[in-house]
Amino acid sequence: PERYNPHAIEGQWQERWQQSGLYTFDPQAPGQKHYALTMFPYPSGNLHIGHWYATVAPDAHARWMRMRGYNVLFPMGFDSFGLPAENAAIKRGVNPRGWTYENIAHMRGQFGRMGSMIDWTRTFATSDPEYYRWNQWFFTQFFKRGLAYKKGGLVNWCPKDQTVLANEQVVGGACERCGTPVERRNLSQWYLRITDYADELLDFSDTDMPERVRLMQTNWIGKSVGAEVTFSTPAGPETVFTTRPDTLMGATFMVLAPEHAKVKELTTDAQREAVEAYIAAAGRKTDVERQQEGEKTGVFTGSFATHPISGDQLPIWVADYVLVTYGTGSIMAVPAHDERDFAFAKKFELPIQEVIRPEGGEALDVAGSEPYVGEGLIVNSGEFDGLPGGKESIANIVEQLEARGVARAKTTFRLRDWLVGRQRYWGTPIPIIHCEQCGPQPVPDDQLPVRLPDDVEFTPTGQSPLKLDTEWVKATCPNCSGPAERDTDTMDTFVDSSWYMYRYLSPDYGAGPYDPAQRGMMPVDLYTGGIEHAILHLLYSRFWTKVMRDMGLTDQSEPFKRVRNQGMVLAEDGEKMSKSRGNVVDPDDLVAEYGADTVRTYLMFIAPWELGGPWDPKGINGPAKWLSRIWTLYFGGQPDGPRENMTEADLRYAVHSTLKKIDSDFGRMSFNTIVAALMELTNVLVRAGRSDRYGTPAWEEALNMFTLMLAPVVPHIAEELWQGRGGAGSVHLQPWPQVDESAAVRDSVNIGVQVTGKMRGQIEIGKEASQDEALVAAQANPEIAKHLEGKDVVKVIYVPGRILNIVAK
Ligand code: ANZ
Ligand code: ZN
Repeated sequence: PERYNPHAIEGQWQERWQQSGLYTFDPQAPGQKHYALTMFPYPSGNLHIGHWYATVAPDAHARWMRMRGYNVLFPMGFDSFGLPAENAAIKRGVNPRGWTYENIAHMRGQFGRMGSMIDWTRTFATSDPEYYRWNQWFFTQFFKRGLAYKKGGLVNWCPKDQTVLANEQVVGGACERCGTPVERRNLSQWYLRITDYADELLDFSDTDMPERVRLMQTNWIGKSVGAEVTFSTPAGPETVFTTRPDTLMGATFMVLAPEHAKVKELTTDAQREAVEAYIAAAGRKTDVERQQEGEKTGVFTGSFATHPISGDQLPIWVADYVLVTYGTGSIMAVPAHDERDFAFAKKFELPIQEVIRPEGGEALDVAGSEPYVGEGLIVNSGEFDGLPGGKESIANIVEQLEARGVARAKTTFRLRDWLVGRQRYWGTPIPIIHCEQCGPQPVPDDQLPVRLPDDVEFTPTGQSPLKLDTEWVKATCPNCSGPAERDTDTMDTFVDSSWYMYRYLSPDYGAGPYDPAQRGMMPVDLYTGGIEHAILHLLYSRFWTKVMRDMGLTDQSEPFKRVRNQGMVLAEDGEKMSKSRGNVVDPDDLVAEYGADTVRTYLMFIAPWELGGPWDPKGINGPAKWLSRIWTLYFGGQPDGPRENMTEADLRYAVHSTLKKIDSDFGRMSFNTIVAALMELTNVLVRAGRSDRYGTPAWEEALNMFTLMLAPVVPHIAEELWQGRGGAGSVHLQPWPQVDESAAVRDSVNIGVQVTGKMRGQIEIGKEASQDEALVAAQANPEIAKHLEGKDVVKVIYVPGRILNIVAK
């Protein structure tokens, strides 16, 4: 074969690898286990360039691990339930099932052309009844343990998708999927008790996640340490949560959230109209709007609370900057030391009482423009005066207040239980039977799965579509055998992805979610995917594993040992690729034109993998040319061009130092520098081919090692080169080459010295020697020195590590 033609080799190797079961994982095979996992896609149609970007670098990493002797599992499946599939099916007027599975078949073909080492014998889709059966089993287990419960209350509602959303799915007040502003509705819904694990989820000691993800999760969980203080009101005792109990004597009014249960009772007749109008207006705002900086709004209820220490009467206000979903839904307002309370007090002319003063500082100017939020000493607080105040010293104050019976230490979390029921069709039916006599009953194990009926009118109406299938709804109570009804909600698809990493370990296992004999395969050693899942999927799956641990299903507390996020491939203009902008790069077209190896190389080369970057349509020519050049190097005979001077040490140094660099770069997942190093080594090999090294054992060693080093990045051409060199077995079954440390480090190099265009000898100098040092070394060499005798050096050209050229007259 004279020219590199990827189309002539890639399909053929893909087929042969598939037939020989090259990538089939065998848990019994020797080698330490390495579980590499890339987040599975929604089968919404086509694999786009982002899927390729997310997969090929982890694939190269998994291949590298495998060649290094690890027993690597690298599976893939489809996250096939959920709104994207359902919405697309509605748009096309077809059933999501047929549509989904056609897409899966198509996308499997696309994955195949990537030349990845995915083990397709373990694949599944979460909409397979044999998969969602275990979602249901887990749900009944959670229910029995009190971790799944139904309760009424205000929930997030997406008016476009016509379903409730979990808090985690509301981003900036809008639906995470469709961007529609979220409304609030009062509904009875299913929840999973993730808050039971709030504290433990803040502990990341057993999982190596990017700092950014840890931070996002930590903020989302939002632990606040403080105290609860109880005030008496005409509607009974009212407890507030505060992180600043040291400011208790500075509380000058109380504020309730508009939805707070006591508002009605506390509102006096004179204030009723104003309060009701205010509540109605607040109800039309989103949480985000309510939390926004800007003019504070509120209304006086007409009632007063009694301060637990001073007995002062504090006016009780209603204002929407207090959220009903946080703390107790009411606050003691300390305008002197809290920004929001300060702004509120200014606007409504409420008293401001300083109680914390910086040590040696001035009294707060209550007529000024801002409160004092820092540390200091307590003032104007009677017996507490002189104690340290501020966020750092609340433990001591809490103790004092506890002793007086006016406060209790309290830790509050921002995290809420996970709302998991959805009013949509394409999901896992919630396996609960509602009996009028016995209440909600879990479906017994031997009746699972509760299958999703096929023939249902699923256009969203806001009601669960399964309600319309009256036959399906009919059930028998597992407890009293009386007539009962099935729950008609389906599960949030984040349930599906919370435990799928276990299912790959034994995808056909029928006696549980996974075969306990495979416990040792967890945790996932390297989990890769997009940052957009930082608080959804990555938090939920950590929760799920902790519950599984408490159920005795795993020994692990974390599902992922190491998590890394890739960046995004953007369009040429730096914007997000999207169909509507018409700037999408289709990987199928690229593969058809350049072959998979070139596309793989380019995607690894385009940018630091974790950052991503814009697509450059011309850029792909570089990798294409590089692979052609390699092809010619192997199959084109001795390279022509000017003769080169290269020692055996030079050549071995280039190969072994590159290997050393690549190993380190794979370890830190720096894929672009791996490709760059391989390209640089190619240049050295071409030069070596034009030197006396051609055909020597060092040359053979270099080509052998280079072939192996190429294998993780460009698996097809590497296989062809390996076979072309008469290699036995697949290149992908070969052990990874070993660095010869003595060859990889070299402090000195031999370089040729020319005097006025003629080669006059060699000098041995430090690799990084300066031009002056090189010149001194040359003048100290008698062979060279005699050509310089009696002449002036007029010009020096020095290429470190390669050549010194002296022009002398
Ligand atoms: C008195 C006080 C004085 C407060 C002071 C702060 C500063 P984090 O840290 O976010 O937990 N708060 C309590 N419940 C609230 C609710 N439902 N909606 C809005 N604000 C609420 O915030 C805790 C602080 O936020 C609490 O401490 C309370 O105000 C307010 F100088 O109490 B603080
Ligand atoms: Zn019953």
